Amino acid sequence: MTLTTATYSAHVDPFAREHLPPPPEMPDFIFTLPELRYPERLNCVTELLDNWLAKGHGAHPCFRSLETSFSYAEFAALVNRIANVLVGDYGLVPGNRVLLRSPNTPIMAAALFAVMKAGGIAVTSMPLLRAKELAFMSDKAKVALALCDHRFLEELEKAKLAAPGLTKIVPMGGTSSEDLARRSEEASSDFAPCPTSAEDICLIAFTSGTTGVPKGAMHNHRDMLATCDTYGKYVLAPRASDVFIGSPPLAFTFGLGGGALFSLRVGASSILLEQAAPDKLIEAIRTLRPTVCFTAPIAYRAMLAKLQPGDLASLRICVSAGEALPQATWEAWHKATGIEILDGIGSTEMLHIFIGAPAGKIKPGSTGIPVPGYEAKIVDEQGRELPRGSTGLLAVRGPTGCRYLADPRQNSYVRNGWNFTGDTYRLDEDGYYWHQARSDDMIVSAGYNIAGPEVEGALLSHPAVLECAVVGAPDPAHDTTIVKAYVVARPGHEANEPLIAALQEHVRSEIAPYKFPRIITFVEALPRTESGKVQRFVLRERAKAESARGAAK
Ligand code: 3UK
Repeated sequence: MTLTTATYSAHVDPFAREHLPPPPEMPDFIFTLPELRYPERLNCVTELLDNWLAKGHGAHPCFRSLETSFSYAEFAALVNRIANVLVGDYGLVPGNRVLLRSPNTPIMAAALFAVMKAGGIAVTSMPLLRAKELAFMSDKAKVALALCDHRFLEELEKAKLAAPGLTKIVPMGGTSSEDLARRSEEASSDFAPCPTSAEDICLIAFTSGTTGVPKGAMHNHRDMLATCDTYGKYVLAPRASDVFIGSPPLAFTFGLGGGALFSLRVGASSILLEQAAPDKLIEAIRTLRPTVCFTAPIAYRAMLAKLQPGDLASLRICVSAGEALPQATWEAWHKATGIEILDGIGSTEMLHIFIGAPAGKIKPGSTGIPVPGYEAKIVDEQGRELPRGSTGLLAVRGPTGCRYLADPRQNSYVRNGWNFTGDTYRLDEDGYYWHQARSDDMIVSAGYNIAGPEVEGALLSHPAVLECAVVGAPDPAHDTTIVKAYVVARPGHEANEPLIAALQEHVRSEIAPYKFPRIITFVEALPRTESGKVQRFVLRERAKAESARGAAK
């Protein structure tokens, strides 16, 4: 492979550079906003952290957990100590990949920024991943060194057996003599940032891999700032006095932005919760009084069911992403808290949110408008742009974009410089984007295209429905696909035949009657990924098996 331009890089280990997609498969990067004109040499940790000390902001809170808290000065010193250990004890050189495995803790955040400050590449992994997935990621990203929360070592030790390149696992957050904390206590709190290029890769985030093997999305130092200076600045618009909280893992880029990048960019602080199930999140909000909350639609619904008056009085901004936020959830949250949730679509490939309306410009039920700095369009299968009012495939471009680590699927995500997220959207007359479905989740029933989420939205507006997912199920008798809903009934409502009939009737009165779910099956819970997304493919498989059983009867 030949590199077209001999640009500057601080990476001694050229792995990431050598495994970028070939230039014709790269997305277009657009930097029209003046704040996106970054210098050629840029280490994002200098901008996000160290500069605050120079500005006299060192005593301001930076990160806290339920047990610990760090000011900017304390956190920056911890980052430096860890960076010294990585370089001095473990021989990290710029461009090396370091796997991180931990629930959200200030130590995990410090380790992440230490890797980046030293010019390394953080390979973030969600704590629930198993040995097989960890081995795959370690091997794909050619990771030699891993930093792992001391309580989560077991799966990683197993992964090590299957990933021969992974030679060193360092525990963190514990008290053993090997622990990163012990070692860093002895290290210097000064560390000069690696003079990385703005384009040196600093993060490899693996997609959740609901379909096929996970893809490693690579992002550089510039990307870390670009998301803050677009979505952060123009949609979220936080202040230094804000306190962030949320549930997504830092290993999920939704959580990286909401749990760390956006708060650091403006000198605010962030609460990192190891456990952020809805009741824990409510409790933490009630007691620690944060102002900005990041979580997924399911968590907003679950919290609604448990809220006591005044619990969330401290919040002023709520962000939802990961899945479409149904209008019913938006309205119910607004009614209960007075807060207008900011829905936004982001992806691991784009790093963070690229469509989402700011407060005051929201159309409930719609994802919103392109974030300043990004362009979006709706196209047909041939890539031709469709006019407002149409439904088609979503294509976007902006300062961030998809760069898969050595993956042939690059040319299906990126076509002609545009990023195709795999979502079907409707663009309304006012320029607002309405999510219809993941394109492969569209149900084609008797010649009609039915978007599962629309049916879900209608079901969710019924008081007996807590959660639901709608998929296509084969109907062998009529050689077509029918709409099938899996429903979690709200406590106090009996899951029985009369309820099925009532729900069907409700959907028929809310949306076009042909979309109503012909079959409704009650379940205890929906299958979900660790990032909170419904695994529709699991339900499709289940529906297929259930149809086959039904036909055999
Ligand atoms: C879906 C949404 C409707 C959509 C993510 C914010 O979810 C994130 O990244 P993933 O790579 O998944 C991307 C896909 O998820 N999706 C996300 N948000 C919405 N669908 N409305 C939404 N608001 O299919 C998209 O293509 O896991 C979200 C920030 C960073 C992220 N990584």
